[in-house]
Amino acid sequence: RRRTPLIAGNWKMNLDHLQAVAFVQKLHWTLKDAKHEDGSVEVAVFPPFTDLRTVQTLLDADKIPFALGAQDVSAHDSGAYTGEVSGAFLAKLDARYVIIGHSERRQYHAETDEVVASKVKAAIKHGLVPVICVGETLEQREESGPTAVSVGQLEVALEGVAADADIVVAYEPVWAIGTGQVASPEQAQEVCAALREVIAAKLGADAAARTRVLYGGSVKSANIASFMREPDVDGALVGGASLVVDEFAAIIRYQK
Ligand code: G2H
Repeated sequence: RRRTPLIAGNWKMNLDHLQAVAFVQKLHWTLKDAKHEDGSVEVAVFPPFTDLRTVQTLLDADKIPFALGAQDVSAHDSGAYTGEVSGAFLAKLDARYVIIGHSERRQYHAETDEVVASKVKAAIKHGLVPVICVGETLEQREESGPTAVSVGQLEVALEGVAADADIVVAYEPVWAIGTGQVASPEQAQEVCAALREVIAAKLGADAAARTRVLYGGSVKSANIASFMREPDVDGALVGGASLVVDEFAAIIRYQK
C-alpha cells in the first residue's frame, strides 16, 4: 500500500511523567526488531502535556523510533490564554502530531467544528500534523446515517487548509469509544472512504491518495487486523489498549 500505516496511542489523562518513562522503555524493548523499526509501520504516542518533555528526551537519548504527539493545542500562538498550550511550544519539543477535536474535547470542553478548524490551522502553522478526529453519536447515526456527521465535521475542519498540508484524519464513532462496542470493519471502511472523498473534494486527489485515515474506538490486538484489511483504513487511534504494553505491542505487530 502507498500509505505507511500509523498506529497512534492516545494515552488520554493517564500516566504521569515517571510512569511514562517506564512505559515507553518497556514498549521499546518489547518491540525490539518489530516492523516499525524498518519503517513499515509508524508508531506515535500521545502523552499528557506534562510528560512531553520527558518522553521526547527519552526517545531522543535511546533512539526510539516513535513519533511524539500532543492531545490538544491552542488556536492561539501566545498571550493571555490561561491554561492553553501553543503549537509553537509543542513544535519546540519535537512533537510531530497533535490530536484535534477528539470527541471527549467536543463533549466535555464544548469544542465546536469552528474551534476545531482554528486549531487545525494553528497546528499546521507551527509545523505540526493535526490528527483531526470526527465521528457520530449513536443517535446521530440513527438520525442521519453513518457518514453525514463525520463528513460535515471534516468539511468544516478542512476549511482554508492548503492542498499540500500534511494531515491525518481519524474516524472515531462516539458509540465505540471506550465502550468495548467496536465498529465493524465494514462500518469503519464506509465512513473512512467517505472521509477520503471529502479530502479529495477539499484538497484534491493527491492529498486524498496521500493522507492517512485512521479508525479509532475500542481497537485491540484481537481486532486490529480486520480493520487494516480495509482499503481506506490506514491505521488506528488507540485509547485504552495503548496503555497496556503487550496489547499495544501486539497491535503494532498486527498481521493482515
Ligand atoms: C477513542 C479511542 C482513542 P478507546 O477515543 O482515541 O479510545 O480505544 O479507548 O476506545
